[in-house]
Amino acid sequence: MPTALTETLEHRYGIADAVSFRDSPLGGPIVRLEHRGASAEIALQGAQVLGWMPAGKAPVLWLSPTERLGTAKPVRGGIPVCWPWFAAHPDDPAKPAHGFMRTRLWDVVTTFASGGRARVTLRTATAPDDARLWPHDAEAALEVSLATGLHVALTTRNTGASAFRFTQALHTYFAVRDIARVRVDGFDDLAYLDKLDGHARKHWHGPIRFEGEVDRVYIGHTGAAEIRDEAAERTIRIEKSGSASSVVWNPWIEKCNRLGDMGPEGYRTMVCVETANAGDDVVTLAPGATHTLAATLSIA
Ligand code: TA6
Repeated sequence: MPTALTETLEHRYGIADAVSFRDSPLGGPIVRLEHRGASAEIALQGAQVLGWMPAGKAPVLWLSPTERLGTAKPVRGGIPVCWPWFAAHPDDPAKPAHGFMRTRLWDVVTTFASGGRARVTLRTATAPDDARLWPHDAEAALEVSLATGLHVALTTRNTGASAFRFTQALHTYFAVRDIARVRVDGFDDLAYLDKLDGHARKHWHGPIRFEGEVDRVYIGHTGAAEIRDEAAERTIRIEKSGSASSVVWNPWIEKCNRLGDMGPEGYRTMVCVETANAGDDVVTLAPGATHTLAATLSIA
């Protein structure tokens, strides 16, 4: 039995064969996009993409087998929206990691469908009570567009009277067959901050492979990245705009067990390649100005 909210959303924003609303088995309202055999699902909580299934292909995004929506804890997996800061708050580690919008219910603003795509836009804004966390006024809108690929765009607008600086990320969890046989390309000859070594600044050459925990913010990364999932004989391509940094993360065994919400050996079937403004890549936004961080995912 759908909740009143889901029924209202379906009535107001549903589009036959393209956009529908239901209550996720995870416990919260979701919007489902469908287009020529492909589908994507987005939770209104956190405007979090939970899954993307290209037509006739295996899911591209990894989702924790244990998580539920509607709790105080963000769902692990899909594309968490880290905003208005990435990772630990720069001045106060007691504040929630990755900002404070991952557990908020975002509003539906528009839906659209044509021969070429199905699209939903969700929106949220800071509230007066948020000043204790972040003393600025801003709106955030997330647009998810499903065509042959998946396009996700996070637009921030400064609705206050003074400029502010912020960081952010589309914290994408990709599904892979076996992390030991994954190669990530696109980061050759870049500086990076190594979170496993006190954020030491180092230099990277060549493809990225995984033989242990990896947690790096690559600086000056403006191009595409590719995840070569050798065991699945599949390559996932990530193109982006509005971003000069990317984060590559796999928790490996010990952190995966410590996190406790990835399922047994969850680290083996996921890798995060996150489209970000993080590290040195901090965005300054003047009053009334907007900034868009966008990623387009495709199967090469
Ligand atoms: O983006 C990588 C990272 O910052 C890791 O250090 C790890 O903490 C991951 O994000 C997950 O963060 P979360 O708060 O979702 O557990």
